[in-house]
Amino acid sequence: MKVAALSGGVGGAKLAEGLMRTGADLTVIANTGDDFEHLGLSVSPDIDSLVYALSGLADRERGWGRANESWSFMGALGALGGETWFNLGDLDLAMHVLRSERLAAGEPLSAVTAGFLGRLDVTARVIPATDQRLRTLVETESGRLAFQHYFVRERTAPRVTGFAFEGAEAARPAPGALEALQKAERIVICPSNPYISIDPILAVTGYRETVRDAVCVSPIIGGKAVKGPAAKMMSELGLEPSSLAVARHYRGLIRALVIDEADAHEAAAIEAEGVRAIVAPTLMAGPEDAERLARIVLEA
Ligand code: FO1
Repeated sequence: MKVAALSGGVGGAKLAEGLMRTGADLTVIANTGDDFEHLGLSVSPDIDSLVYALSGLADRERGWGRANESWSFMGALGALGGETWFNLGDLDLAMHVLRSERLAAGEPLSAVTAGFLGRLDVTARVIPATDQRLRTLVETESGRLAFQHYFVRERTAPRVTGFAFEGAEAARPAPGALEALQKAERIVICPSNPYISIDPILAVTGYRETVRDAVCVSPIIGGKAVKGPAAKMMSELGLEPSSLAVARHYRGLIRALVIDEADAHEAAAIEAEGVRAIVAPTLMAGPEDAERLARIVLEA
């Protein structure tokens, strides 16, 4: 089955691995709003999480970066007075150094990413939302913050008031992304943060018009985000953290929402929004769980 998925990092990457394990012909469109330049390097965290998950190199516990990582570089960097709030592991560093070199030589991010997947024998495709610059800015009560400054440096502590996606208007979908959505027999919205992982993709002209009848997996379980600040953000934006709020957020884009058994009581309210509610265990403790959930999504 031809499947196209929209995804951020961590939770989205877990489902992407599950979808790949089903044998689906998978294209993942990755959020690039988290990308930034750090220590002179081009870092694309959500692409990295997807590439590592699909190639079996991911650190499942941490949710980002590589397994069996070491941190000598960070120690040496700190000793010289470098910024240490963003952790680049010794193995992970190879990805950022090579990506930076290739981007500087004029290669588009989509080609760089495809090159990495090829080298790692991954047959699924990961296409950046755009090859142009896209940057999520988080509006907070303490001012506007670049995404990684909000997320990692400030540990998501500032109260959020809104978001801006710098560059979205001028950006175009990367080659193959819209075609993958048009040809897909199933479009999936991964259990990623709707505001900071999926909305930046949808902000690029062409995606919102092309995504239709998608099946989404809710990132909220029992009023809490499985990982990350989604529930906290919802509260700060004046929304009740729930799968119902997720269904409303994606109105017009999804026809089904997979919600956790803990949230079965929300099913009727979700269906009243015109979205089919599918109740299933949505926590992915390992690749087997992810594959089981992926099969539910594909059968929906
Ligand atoms: N997340 C953290 O919470 N702390 C880090 O130091 C950190 C480093 C990092 C390095 C490379 C990479 O690809 C991702 C990294 N992440 C880190 C994860 C990332 O910043 C976020 O999880 C995503 O941007 C949110 O989707």
